[in-house]
Amino acid sequence: MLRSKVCDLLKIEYPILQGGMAWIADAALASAVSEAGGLGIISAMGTDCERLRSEIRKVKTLTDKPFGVNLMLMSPGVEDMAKLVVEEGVPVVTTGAGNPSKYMEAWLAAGIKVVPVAASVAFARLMERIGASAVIAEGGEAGGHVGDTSTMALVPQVCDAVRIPVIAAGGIGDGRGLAACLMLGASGVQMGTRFLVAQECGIHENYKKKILKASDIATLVTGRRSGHPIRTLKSPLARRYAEMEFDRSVCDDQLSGLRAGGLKKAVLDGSESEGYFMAGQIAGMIREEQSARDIVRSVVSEAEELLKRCDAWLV
Ligand code: TUI
Repeated sequence: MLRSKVCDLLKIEYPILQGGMAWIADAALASAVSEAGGLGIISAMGTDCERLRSEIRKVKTLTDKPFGVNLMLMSPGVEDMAKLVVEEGVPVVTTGAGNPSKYMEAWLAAGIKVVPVAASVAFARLMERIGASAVIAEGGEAGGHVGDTSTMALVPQVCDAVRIPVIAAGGIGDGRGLAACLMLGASGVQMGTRFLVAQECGIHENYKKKILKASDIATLVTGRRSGHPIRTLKSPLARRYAEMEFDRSVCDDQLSGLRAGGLKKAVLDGSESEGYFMAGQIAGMIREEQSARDIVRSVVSEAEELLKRCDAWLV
């Protein structure tokens, strides 16, 4: 049976976290993943306090297993949401795209397990120092807001640098990825893109179809010039953005206007012309819509089979 210290820490059956995807990861998806034995995570981004509170309460009615809330630290209203997770007794908080230091005291006092995303060794070290329970080392293969270093290079370096458990993210879509990350020293994985096509994931049908049709070279990163690099599926809009950001005569406001609200338009409307379809590089591996339970179970059983046969490499 596949278990790791992340299972004991987060009180989950399998060392699989579902990415707290902005505008996407709601109570329906999070509760399905938690029920399946992973850690389901609700995204606070794309909600307001009232909505977040009701999503948290909804998860609690759908499962009695642990779950988490992801706070995207650049998002508006994050300070109030940081208080809300304490009020609502959320067991695990993951953070992304910034530094959660100013919230740590309150979260730790409330007994919340804080698991920040780090895209570098220095940041992972800092997170350990301020009391994080574990750290998610997310490589640039991930969808959405990304760092520069790849998962293959980042994970072992973070594992060498910290003593808290490391959860690998970015570019993991099946049991091979999970087994490989355990070999790199991680104690678990976080997957986002694979859960985009979960039956319980409520994104627009067009978004799911695009993921199912994607190839290995279907994504690109735009927004490096703005300091907010985002990996999305290639589209006419994403390509136009990419061309414009290399054109010095285009001002920053024009660029941000092009991308504004693009994720929401992808998630809710599946808009071909205005949608920004965030996805990781493993989109090309995903071939079918499945229940969250089947996703979790098949990733775990594939990893178990591979790990059982590990000594076949030794002659
Ligand atoms: O946060 C993510 N991925 C996201 S957030 C998001 S929402 C969005 N919507 C529209 C425009 C922009 C964003 C979509 N995808 N992943 C976690 C993550 N965190 N990846 C990288 C980082 C990160 C990067 C730098 C964490 C910390 C950091 O350094 C902070 C510091 O202060 O040095």
